[in-house]
Parts: sequence; C-alpha cells; structure tokens
Amino acid sequence: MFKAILQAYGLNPQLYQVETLGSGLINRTWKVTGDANVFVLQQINTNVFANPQHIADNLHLLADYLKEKSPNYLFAAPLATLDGQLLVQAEGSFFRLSPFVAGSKTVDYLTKTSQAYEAARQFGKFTFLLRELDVNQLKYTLPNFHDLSLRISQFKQALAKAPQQRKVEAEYAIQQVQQHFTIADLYEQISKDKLIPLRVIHHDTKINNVLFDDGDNSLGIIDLDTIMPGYFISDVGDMMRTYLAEANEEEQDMDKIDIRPNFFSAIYAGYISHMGGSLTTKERELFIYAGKFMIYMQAVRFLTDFLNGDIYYPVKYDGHNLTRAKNQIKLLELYIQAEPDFVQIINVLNTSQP
Ligand code: GN1
Ligand code: MG
Repeated sequence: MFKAILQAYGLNPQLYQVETLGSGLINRTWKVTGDANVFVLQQINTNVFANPQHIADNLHLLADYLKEKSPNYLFAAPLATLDGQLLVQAEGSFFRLSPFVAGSKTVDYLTKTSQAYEAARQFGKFTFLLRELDVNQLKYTLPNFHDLSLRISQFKQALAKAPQQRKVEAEYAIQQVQQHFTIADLYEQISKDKLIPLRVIHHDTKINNVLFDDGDNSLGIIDLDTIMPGYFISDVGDMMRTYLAEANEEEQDMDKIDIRPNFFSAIYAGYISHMGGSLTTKERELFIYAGKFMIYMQAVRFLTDFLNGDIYYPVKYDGHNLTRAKNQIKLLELYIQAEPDFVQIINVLNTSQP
C-alpha cells in the first residue's frame, strides 16, 4: 500500500521508512523518513470525512492565500502528487502527504502555562491572518460538525432507540446532559440570530495539534482537516476543554479532574494577543461560554455514542464512551463553578493591557 502512495509523489519507496505517528481518534498517521526528507502521511477516515476532496480544496485555497498575504507563515499544507493532486487513492482509501517540519515536536500534555499561551496565540493568529478571506469560499469538510443543536437532536434520537440496559447504566449522565440544555439553547440563539460572525476556524485545538520547537516556542498548527467556517467559540472552547484540566478525557478517576485557572488566563492572553482587536463585543461576552459550549458538546457526543452502541469513537473497554462522557460532565461542573474566577481573570487582564 505505502509503495504505490510514495510512488505517486515521485518518491522511491525503498529509500523510505514508515512508522506510526500520533494518537488521533479519527485519522491514521505515519512518519515517512528518508535520507534527506521527512514527511507525514495520513489516511483520511472516509466514514467521517465523506468528501476528502473538500479538505484538499480548502487547504489549496488557504495555502495560496497565506503564501501571498503572509509569506513567512508556516502552513503545513499537503504536497501535490506528480500529477498535481493533493490526495492519493489506494486500496479504496484516501491518503495525503505533508512535509514534516524539521526540528518540530508535538506534546500530548500541557505542563506549563506558556504552552497554553503559545497554542492559543497560534490558533488566534491563524484565524486573524484569514480574517479578510470570504469564508463562503471554503467548503464544509464535516457539515454541522459543531452544530450543538444537531448534537442534541442526535442525543435525543439515540436515547429514544437505546437498549434499556445502556439507559440504566447511563442514567446519571443522561440526567446531567438534560439538566444543561440551556447551553444548547444559547447556541441555537447564536446561530439563528447570527450573533457572532463566521470565521476561518480550526475546530480541533488540542495541544497535540500545535507544533513546538525545542525551546517551547510554537511554530504553527497541524491536523487541518476540520478547517472550515465556524465560530471562535469552537477553537477557544476546545482549548479550555483540553488545557484546563491536568487529566484528559480518558481519565477514569473523576477525582483527578481539576481546573487550572492560570491556564485559563494563558489561553485568554494568548488568543487575545492576535484576535483582541478583531473580536466583536458579543464575541468577547461569549469568551467564557466557549468552554461550556465545547465541554458540553463533547459530553453529549460521547454519551450519544455510548447510547448508539459505540459506533463512532473507537473504544478500548466496556463503557468507555460512558466514562468519557462522565469525565466531561465532571469537567463541565467544575468549569461552571470556576466561572466567577474566570470573570475576574479577564477583568484583570483587560485592565493590565495598554
Ligand atoms: C476526534 O481524531 P481526533 O482525536 O483529532 C473528534 C473531535 C473530538 C475528539 C475527542 C472529526 O478528534 O471532534 O473532540 O476526537 N474529531 C472528529 O477526542 O470527530
Ligand atoms: Mg484531530
């Protein structure tokens, strides 16, 4: 399989070694190492991305735009094959090859607030550099991806069809999700009444989607499949979801889930460093809501998948998706408790800015 793919890019397969890379739930990733060049190869999960060509079209458009407007910006877009395609088909699947950025590394856990600051700065910078691009030129690589209203109706459908046993097991989580429907009501209002603008959004701002150099400076962002029009609450919210707690969504001991306010502070400062002048008043008002929006949506998605019999997220043990949902519910609870502290942090940072 690798042979045909590498040949499509004019690379001699005998001169390259392929090894597994990364830990995403959706796409498979490999590092392809040769004497002089290193690449990242990814297989696109077509159960999730029904139209991989949309990804290629978006990245092509953005790469051209960024090259012209911000020539020094590192955008790790896929390479073209010998016949000019950004995707290769092999064994019924789609693959694409990107350059491996020399001297870069990714991290799976945040140990320092400076990493949160750097990541937030990078995701903010990305949206900032593209602020004048007409988002309608971009395709929706995953239609309705962060449409919380739709996620809620999928949850309700799953609940209506779920086997009794799963419903009993998930009783607490179901009740918690239902108790927080107001989070989805606000999203409904935001999208229906167009309260905030659509922007170019990454939609997967986990820390391992940021490239760092050895000195902990960020170089750029990766995992570009879900770049499409969206709201800033998706990117800022997913940073809060994944950076604030020391434990991640896989943690089974709920007592280990916590909220680190100094990481909130770093996310705010980092994002604002580029986007500060561009955010609308309404967006600023919704900054704290962003975290609730994303944590809640992830709880809903994990719980829905549990009720559906684990058809989307790969599971490693019985009840895995339910545990992930409970983890996110615990995080949501702690986040809501910490909201007054977050308000305070924003006030302090705003007054200390020139
Ligand atoms: C998926 O594959 P990965 O880990 O980058 C998911 C995200 C979820 C995340 C939860 C396309 O991302 O939305 O937040 O799992 N991506 C898709 O771990 O569904
Ligand atoms: Mg991803």
